[in-house]
Amino acid sequence: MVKIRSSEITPEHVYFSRRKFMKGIGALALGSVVMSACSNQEAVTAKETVIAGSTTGSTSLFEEPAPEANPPADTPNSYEAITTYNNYYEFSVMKQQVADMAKDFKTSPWTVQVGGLVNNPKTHDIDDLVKRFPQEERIYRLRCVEGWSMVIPWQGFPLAQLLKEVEPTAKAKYVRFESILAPDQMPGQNDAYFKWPYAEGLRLDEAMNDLALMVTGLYGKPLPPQNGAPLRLAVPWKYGFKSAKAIVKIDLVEEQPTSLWMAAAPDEYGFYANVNPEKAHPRWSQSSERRIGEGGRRKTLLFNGYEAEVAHLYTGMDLNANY
Ligand SMILES: Nc1nc2c(c(=O)[nH]1)N[C@H]1C(S)=C(S)[C@@H](COP(=O)(O)O)O[C@H]1N2
Ligand SMILES: [Mo]
Repeated sequence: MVKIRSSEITPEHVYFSRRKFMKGIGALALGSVVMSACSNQEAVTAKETVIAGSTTGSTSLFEEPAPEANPPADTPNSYEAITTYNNYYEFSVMKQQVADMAKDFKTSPWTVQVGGLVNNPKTHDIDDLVKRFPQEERIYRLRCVEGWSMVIPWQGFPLAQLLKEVEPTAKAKYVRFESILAPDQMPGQNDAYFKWPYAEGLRLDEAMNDLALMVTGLYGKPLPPQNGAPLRLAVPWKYGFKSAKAIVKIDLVEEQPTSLWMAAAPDEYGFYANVNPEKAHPRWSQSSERRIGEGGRRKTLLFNGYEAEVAHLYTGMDLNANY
């Protein structure tokens, strides 16, 4: 049996095999198939391709090459790579199509409401927000749950600043982030499989950690629509899907929020989603990753390499149970 390297599977293969698969098995299975394509164009789709071609569905049909022992230092990915390889399901599940489909997305006017269990709720106009909070550059690794990664020079300001200003009450335990609902502009939102709008959440102490960044720019330029303009999160120690794009609402809440991905596939995507090489996704290993722009694979690091900054948040917690 020919071994298929996951990195050789192009989104086009995935797409067309998925169409075939869907036709073959009928509408009932649509949900799970859409979902498979969603979060695993890297590895699992190799398996899907095989299933679609009606060979066996064994999981060991493809093998990931061993990670390099001494990977090169982290260097930022090119502007080109960062802005043309995007996950943004509101527009498309095809990463290379997102930039084009999002190019006319209206990011102005834009307001962001910060409220819920707070003493001092605020509604911000995005332009005021950018002026009021000093913008800093942060170069972060981004590790997608699908098994690829990038290094991205963001601009933004710590989420903690926004949260302190609204004065969370003692009851506030979590922060819930909501992305825009605009099905007229976002064709993916007409896919009823997902519960739109995109939502994410953090524990309040995670949200207050200095690494958690509200992002407004990239490579010294305003954030392009495909990367989540005008305002998105960057939570670099968690899988990329925690970093919600196009945020319009931030609520302090008492109960753990249910994210779009938790609602779609609770046994695959938990609330915490900390990068953890030891905890495999139910359908693929998370022990290594493909850095976009590199040939080989890298070892995936606990908390995506930000252990010194965030490990204390999880003292005494079973990271495999709280995935
Ligand atoms: N609203 C919204 N936010 C989102 C997503 C999405 O589909 N919709 N995809 C997530 C995923 S899976 C990843 S890996 C990152 C990708 O960010 P990038 O395209 O800027 O690299 O955005 C995250 N934020
Ligand atoms: Mo992702």
